Amino acid sequence: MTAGLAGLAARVDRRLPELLPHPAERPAAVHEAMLYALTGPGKRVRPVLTLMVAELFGERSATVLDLACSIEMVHACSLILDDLPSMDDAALRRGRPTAHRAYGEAVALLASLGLLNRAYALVAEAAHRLSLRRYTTEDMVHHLAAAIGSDGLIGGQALDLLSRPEEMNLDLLEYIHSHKTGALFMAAAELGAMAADARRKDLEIVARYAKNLGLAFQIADDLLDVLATAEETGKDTGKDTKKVTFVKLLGVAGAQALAEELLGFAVTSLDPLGKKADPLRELVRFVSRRSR
Ligand code: GRG
Repeated sequence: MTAGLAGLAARVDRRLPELLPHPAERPAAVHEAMLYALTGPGKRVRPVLTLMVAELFGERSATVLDLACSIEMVHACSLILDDLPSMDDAALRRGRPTAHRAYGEAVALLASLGLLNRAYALVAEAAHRLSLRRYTTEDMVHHLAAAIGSDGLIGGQALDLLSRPEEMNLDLLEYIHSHKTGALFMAAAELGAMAADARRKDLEIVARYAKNLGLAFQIADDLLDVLATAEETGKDTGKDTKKVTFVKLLGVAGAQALAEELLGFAVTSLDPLGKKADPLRELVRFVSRRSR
């Protein structure tokens, strides 16, 4: 991670625990599990994206940091759910036992809902505090809800779990990846743009960038599942053997080429923004080289 990226990730890391109830507060088990899942050593790519986009359009307040943290809360919620025995049945996440292995399934489920709820509250509070000209609080909350809903993360995850290998093709796989992963990247960028009161035209530019970045990020994840060890990634690897992925459909070289092509689209979409979008170009390089 470069200094710019690492600095933003560190700001997020410092703020995250301050935004949750104290773990000793009742119900302690749920609060502890929320903190455990949220503050585990993740890369913070999505909140960094929110911060970078907001800054690109001139907004660098503490309020934007809280908005960015709300995106990480949604992500942590989705990881808890994704790891459950009824979903991916994963044992390891971020180099530690998954939330349900550490706290039991019931507490992990309640913690994931606790994080999701806290995220919505934070977005509403941040939007209210920012008092924007172009966007309302309702716009921002609706935007996040749409990204998470059955036509967003939930939809992508559902089809990932329910699709049979024989019905899988590139089109369906693209739907799954761009919803289960791409939708939150897009919301992270769009909320960052909204927080800075960016023009709709500029919001669309960063949304296109994030769509391509998110899809490439998921393909890189599938590649790491076959190419890296659990020690390197901090999570179970080889989990996708029963799943159809881009690596299965296109082979390692084909999936790598597709990821690079998508990252190229992401970079090109930034052209109208000029040099001030350099941090977003740096984020593309990070995704292209990531090893965990
Ligand atoms: C209600 C929020 C919500 C979701 C329900 C379970 C679910 C629907 C969706 C799962 C989405 C999911 C976990 C997609 C995988 C995305 C992905 C590539 C995760 C790994 O992200 P990294 O590498 O992880 O950023 P770290 O640990 O660095 O944060």
